[in-house]
Amino acid sequence: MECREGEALALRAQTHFFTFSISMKHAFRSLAAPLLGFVLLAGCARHEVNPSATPASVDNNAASALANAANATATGKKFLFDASHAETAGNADWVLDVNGGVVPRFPTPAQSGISSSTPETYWTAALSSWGVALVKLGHSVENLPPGTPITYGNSANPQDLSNYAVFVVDEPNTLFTSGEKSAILNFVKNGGGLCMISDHTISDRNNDGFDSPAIWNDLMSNNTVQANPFGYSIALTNISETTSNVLASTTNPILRGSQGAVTQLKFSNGATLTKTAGSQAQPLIWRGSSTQGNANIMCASSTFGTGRVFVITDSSPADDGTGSPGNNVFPGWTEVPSHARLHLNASLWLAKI
Ligand SMILES: [Ca+2]
Ligand SMILES: [Ca+2]
Repeated sequence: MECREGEALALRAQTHFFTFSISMKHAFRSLAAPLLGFVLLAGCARHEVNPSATPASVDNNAASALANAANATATGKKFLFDASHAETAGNADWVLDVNGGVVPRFPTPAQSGISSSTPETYWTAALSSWGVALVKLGHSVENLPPGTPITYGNSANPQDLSNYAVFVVDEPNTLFTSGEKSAILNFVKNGGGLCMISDHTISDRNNDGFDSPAIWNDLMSNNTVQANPFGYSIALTNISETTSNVLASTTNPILRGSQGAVTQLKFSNGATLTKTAGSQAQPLIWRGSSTQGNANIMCASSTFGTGRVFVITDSSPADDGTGSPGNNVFPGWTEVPSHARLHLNASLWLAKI
């Protein structure tokens, strides 16, 4: 989603400096109307006005309540949400919690205080709905704060990937180092779960020359572990549509998992995926006008070694619409009931639940 982030274009050079960024955000608000109009005209195909939203459905809530009860005794898994690659640059807020511009390892208040009735606003960030939902299912969640290295097999790092079942990376905006790429790929190869989210092409929020499609493609094509490890690449596209072109399956664990049936997907400026012919990748949802082939894919699953991967090429569906002060976020998580189901079913599948 690009037009939702005009602020990013104005602030992206300052995003590594939290204090300055915050002050700029407040300053920007007074300038927002004239600047936003300019930025939207200059940088976006269209202004995304949040549609008259389909509210979260009652059946979705009921299904979640049942699933919560069913999972109450499940062994909890640990989910790590990356914040070390500028996932809060500009208007992005793709972490579990932000406190005064700082992304903490452990969201506050403590997740031990979450009950079945706790609202997602318990934490302050645009992925708090996702995180709170996982905690309600009996799991635990952490951020990987900015400045923390991504490692695998380094016992000196308390947040080494080996300590987690699933690594969620929602729209990385800086390149992974060679060591980080090896860590991520070896984590998956040895049984870990990776949730990859990108935005559309030309979505560089911090103006360092690399957007999330380029960053993910770099990981997959330029590493020392395995070329094309997941059997797909991110196409440099920018699409907006609501599709019902979903893989017909009554058994797929992501499309028909415990959190409900996935029947729709809405992209608000996202990219697409291209599957390598003959690869292990499993496309799940395609553009509405497309055949169910190797192109025009909007989300997919795959495997590498003994690990699992889920990829979706728009950050809007996971955006819960409430986030850090000054950020302009939209309620993708609830505007289509399938969005929460898709991300939660994928989370559980990645964790091998
Ligand atoms: Ca960038
Ligand atoms: Ca939120």
